[in-house]
Amino acid sequence: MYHLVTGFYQMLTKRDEYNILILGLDDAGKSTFLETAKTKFTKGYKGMNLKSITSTVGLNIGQIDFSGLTFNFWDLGGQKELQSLWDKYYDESHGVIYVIDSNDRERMSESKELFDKMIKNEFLTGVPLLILANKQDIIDCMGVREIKPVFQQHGHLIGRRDCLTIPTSGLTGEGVDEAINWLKDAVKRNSILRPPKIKS
Ligand SMILES: Nc1nc2c(ncn2[C@@H]2O[C@H](COP(=O)(O)OP(=O)(O)OP(=O)(O)O)[C@@H](O)[C@H]2O)c(=O)[nH]1
Ligand SMILES: [Mg+2]
Repeated sequence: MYHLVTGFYQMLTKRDEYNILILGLDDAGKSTFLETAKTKFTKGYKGMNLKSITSTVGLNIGQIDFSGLTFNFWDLGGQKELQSLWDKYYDESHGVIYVIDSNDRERMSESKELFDKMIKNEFLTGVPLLILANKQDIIDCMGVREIKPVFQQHGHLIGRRDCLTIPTSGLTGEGVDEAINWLKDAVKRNSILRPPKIKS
């Protein structure tokens, strides 16, 4: 009887857990996006002052529970000396969010080089990829129509994984719901190749 009750309890409370990497150059808006996502998807969480977020040194962890699953976010620092740490997380990730500062034309090619290096990595083969054309609240920034062809240029590297580019603003919240919901569907579709961890 005990086993029946605990089994039933575990069945009710267990959740699929997915690890989501947030990558991109420093200043792209990764931590701001994560904080806004946490605020939107966590009941009762008021969130911190977005303007008080400072550059990430190492790893910033975040979690949201929604739609019967858990997302564990690994928001990595984007500064040059921290980029070499990214690939340590690849084989345990179920999805990648790559954040671009759409207003930083000067560093667009630097971001693209980093992006290409990341998608070439064999430990990310097949892992769903969400590209955020972020900071869309800034007038005169590059739009998705300009950014998408640049980043999705090497179709063979992106391969058959799910991939989407969308406009976002971590500051205003534009595109954040769409981003998280798309990723939820994408990691579920890919769960045969990368099964979630089961949390009880
Ligand atoms: N206008 C605008 N500014 C943003 C947006 N998102 C972030 N910022 C600003 O951009 C700067 C960097 O934001 P962060 O979220 O710390 O960037 P990050 O990618 O986490 O940077 P690292 O941790 O250094 O890798 C901050 O001044 C933010 O307020 C956005 O959507 N629009
Ligand atoms: Mg950060």
